[in-house]
Amino acid sequence: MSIVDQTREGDVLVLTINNPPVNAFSPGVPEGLHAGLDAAESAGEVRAVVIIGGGRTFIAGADIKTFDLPREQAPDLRGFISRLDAFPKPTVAAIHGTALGGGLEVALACTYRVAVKDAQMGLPEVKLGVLPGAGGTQRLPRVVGVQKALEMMLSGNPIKATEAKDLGLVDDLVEGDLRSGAVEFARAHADARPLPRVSERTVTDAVPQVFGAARQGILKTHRGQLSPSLIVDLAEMSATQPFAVGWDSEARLFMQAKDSPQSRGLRHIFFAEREAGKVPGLTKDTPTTDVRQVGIIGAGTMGGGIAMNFLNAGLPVTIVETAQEALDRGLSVIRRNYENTAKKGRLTVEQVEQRMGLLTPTLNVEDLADADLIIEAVFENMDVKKDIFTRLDAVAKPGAILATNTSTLDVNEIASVTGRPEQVIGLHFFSPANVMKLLEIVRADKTSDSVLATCLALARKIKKVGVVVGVCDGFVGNRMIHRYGDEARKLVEEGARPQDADATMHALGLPMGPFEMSDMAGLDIGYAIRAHQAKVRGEPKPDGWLDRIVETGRKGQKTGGGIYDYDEKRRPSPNADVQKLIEDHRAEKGIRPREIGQEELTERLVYSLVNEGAKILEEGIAQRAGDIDVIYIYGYGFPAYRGGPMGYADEVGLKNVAAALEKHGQTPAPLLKQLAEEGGTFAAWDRQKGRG
Ligand code: 3H9
Repeated sequence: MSIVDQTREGDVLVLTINNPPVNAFSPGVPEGLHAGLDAAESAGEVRAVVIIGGGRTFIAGADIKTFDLPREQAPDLRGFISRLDAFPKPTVAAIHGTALGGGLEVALACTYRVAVKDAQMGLPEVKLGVLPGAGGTQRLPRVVGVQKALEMMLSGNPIKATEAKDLGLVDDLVEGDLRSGAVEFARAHADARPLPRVSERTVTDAVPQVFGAARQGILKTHRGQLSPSLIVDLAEMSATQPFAVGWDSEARLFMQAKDSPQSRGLRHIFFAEREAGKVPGLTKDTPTTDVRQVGIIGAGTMGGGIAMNFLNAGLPVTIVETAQEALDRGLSVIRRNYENTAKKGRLTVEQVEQRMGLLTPTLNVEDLADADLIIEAVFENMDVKKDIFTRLDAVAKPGAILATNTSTLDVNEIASVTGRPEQVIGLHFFSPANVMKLLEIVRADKTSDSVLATCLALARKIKKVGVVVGVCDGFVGNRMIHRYGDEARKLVEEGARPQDADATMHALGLPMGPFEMSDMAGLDIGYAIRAHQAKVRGEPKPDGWLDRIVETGRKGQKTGGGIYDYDEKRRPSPNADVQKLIEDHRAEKGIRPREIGQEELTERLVYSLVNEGAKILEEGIAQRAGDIDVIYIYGYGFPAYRGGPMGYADEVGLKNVAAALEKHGQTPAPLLKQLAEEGGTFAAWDRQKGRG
């Protein structure tokens, strides 16, 4: 089998691409396809050509791994597409799986497109910070109309073949065997002349308002990003300029987008997300348990949210509370959440009932005897958790996985009270647990490989991004966020206003800054953590400006105000009493406030995350810098186009990061210092460890 097989089916030549896993347009593919077209051109008896993908899919796009190759070494997708467009015999793209990006662009340059019903097609380049660069911005609007094309290119989401057929993007849906159906179609259209070429069509639905509206829209959906606005420019060109002009501009703008830090960041995240599921030592042969029945202890906000994940995936859940009232309240919150989703049209009434029907409420822990996985989601108190795990050890069946949703506590200590520590693991969901995509999977010292592999598979099943982390206070996400919070409070103490720190993080693309986030989470949580840490260290009760705010009863959004006041739409505004309290605190400590500029705010806030991240890496709490980035994107809203905090630091240059930390009086972590001195990056460190 070669990378592109040529097979004759009578008067039709079938070119099959064999480039697993997803038939990306890698080096070798264009050469193979050109050879196929050469053969079709020279053999007089060949009347048409079919291009099809071997294995699970049509072409899933350009090979993203080749984006950083010098131009002359990168596979020439545009060159192949130009030839295809001008090819004198009919060509048919036979689509199954996904035709994405360059894959759909190849299909669009064919004379015809046929597909199986469950195929999907789209132009997802925007998700990689680039734009369709091989004719997609010019051809798709000519086929489906510029409005639909804009929707597809700006969302990056694929459409189903059935919709594509309605839109005219697919000429025929094939029932049964795709290859034979495509050959038959090609034969039936072999003599049609002139050949219909998409590049010769015109856009028919363009009105100037479309582009204005699209430009307005991306300010909300893609704030601060480059490629969406280039996509709109090119879509406008498809409607107003000859094909050749749009085609040339597209090449230039594609390179501009591809070479941007935003695209590097998004591509880094694309691969980091896929790496995150891989754990050295775990293989496809690592045995896993089939989780068919889930138990949850605690029907509060977390427990209820966690339960919804499993109900959504069709898994029965038994939920345990200590009092009927709490149980009823928990259930009614879950029901209300589902009903709200139904009101928005995203669930049917039957689906709501179906999901609620999978949920069994109980006051009796013994009802968890049949559960394959039990997740404890009660409040953060070691004694309470130990008590629960002692009882679970007595109740749970052999082989059941016992998980804690703790966000800070020592999972080893929790596991130690059971007679089966190898079955104990941390599953740290982020709030709201039915919405946030991140799941920190906390591997304790004795957690077995099988339990870990089962939880990774389960994360995929419930559509979470599972990232494996080790045991330490706060694991990866919260341990870093605590350092960031410390730095934010220090900045205010030195003279910044809370709103300056928050605005700085908005400018970076985060939806919330440190203080808005604290107000949302509840200021009493941080207060309790600081008090606990001080107690552990034998220090007096903390008395920072934020502690004083909490002591006035302002605990954040839940009490109507914290660092900020909030209106009915939860929009924050500064509070004069808070400002006064901060000023009094500074005066008491003899601090003369100074102006702190945006650069210092950005450096101190972001690099506090990076520096703690470097320590976490050295300690092996995270396997890879890329894992930390994935955690920050899916758990804390760090913009993917910045590459996550560690990817961002790589982009800035670790030498600059270390120097800035020192300038601001902080000590760079040894790993950061070492990489800075060597001129290294976290990404290269990941690769060197064989993990990236
Ligand atoms: C483009 O086309 C630009 C052009 O317009 C212009 C050029 C001039 N390249 O996701 P999975 C790997 S931009 C290289 O786990 P799934 C992936 O890393 C491109 N590798 O499977 C993973 O590797 P590993 C536009 C790729 O079934 C393996 O394949 N296209 C590519 O859940 C399996 O992936 C896209 O953006 C690629 N293009 O999902 C499509 N794609 O096994 C991006 C995948 O070593 N890809 N890999 O970890 C996807 O959306 C999903 O991978 C797909 C399969 C839906 C295809």
